[in-house]
Amino acid sequence: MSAKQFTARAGANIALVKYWGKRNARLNLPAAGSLSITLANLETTTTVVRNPALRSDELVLNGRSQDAGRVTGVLDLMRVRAGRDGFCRVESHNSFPTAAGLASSASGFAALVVAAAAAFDLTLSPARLSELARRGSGSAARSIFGGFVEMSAGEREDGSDAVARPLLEAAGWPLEVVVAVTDSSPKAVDSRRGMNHTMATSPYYPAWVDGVAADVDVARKAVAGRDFESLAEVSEYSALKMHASMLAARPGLIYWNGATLSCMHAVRELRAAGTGVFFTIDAGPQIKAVCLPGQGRQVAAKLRSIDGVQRVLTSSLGQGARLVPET
Ligand code: 2P0
Repeated sequence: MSAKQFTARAGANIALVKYWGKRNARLNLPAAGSLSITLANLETTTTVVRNPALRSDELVLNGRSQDAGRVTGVLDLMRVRAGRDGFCRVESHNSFPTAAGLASSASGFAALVVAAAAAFDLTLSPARLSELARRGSGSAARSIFGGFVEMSAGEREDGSDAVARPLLEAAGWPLEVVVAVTDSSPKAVDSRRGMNHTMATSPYYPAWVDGVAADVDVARKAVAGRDFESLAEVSEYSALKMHASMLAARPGLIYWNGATLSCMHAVRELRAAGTGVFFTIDAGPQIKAVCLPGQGRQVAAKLRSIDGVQRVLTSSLGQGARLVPET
């Protein structure tokens, strides 16, 4: 008899006010809050099967066996919570390039905890799912929810309040997102190493952390008031400040390439000419352009025309992590 399998799906998310740095590495607690949008079209689909015959967890990502270390870390927490053992086979597919600054760990761990909760017969609130996803990857805490999401840095030592919460569902303000991929190879310095290096060596890092709460306040109000201009201003400010802290690390972290910079200028030119668009950039060379409803097509055409842009992905805002029926 084949074991019962559970499949969940989650969207990548893009932080508009960024997370960069931890206050506790073991519990993966962020040094500051963040605010994000969850995407409909950049998704991870993950199937979890408990299998008593396995001697360790197995991870297959996009058809290839991978080291399951970080997955096991989260599954161990779930096994303890459920009071059950049993290793799992985890099979995961991304609908977009992995490890290229498109937040695959966010959608990946959000889908994992939702599927694994079902596999271990655990009934968990969204906040507890968010906490578990955070243990896998800080940004994953946000992909539990759809639309606009706020992540709290929390104050408790155990991290139980370092969880995300939904601010506004996708339909409440259906912004569009255009991702310009300028390099789809895995980045040289992953986010975790990059943020640790920035914390350890950048004189700008304390200034970065100090400003985040105020930026989250501005962004939260902008979302509540559907104030695109304010959201654009604070989002570009947050992204550029985060990159400034990385650039000032020793040695400096440069995630951009020439096309990244060309896209930033193009987005600002479009905005100056009246298009509702702003950019954000994560720990990678891709540009994410966030657009007012109906303006994504024009922005996509512009970014596609820029030298060095390999391809352009477009997405609406999407829902949070959820189980999908087995076919
Ligand atoms: C963010 N990033 O807020 C920021 C902006 C990248 C730049 O969250 O160590 O993969 O697993 O907690 O979540 C990427 O970092 O890092 C990230 P870990 P994660 O989206």
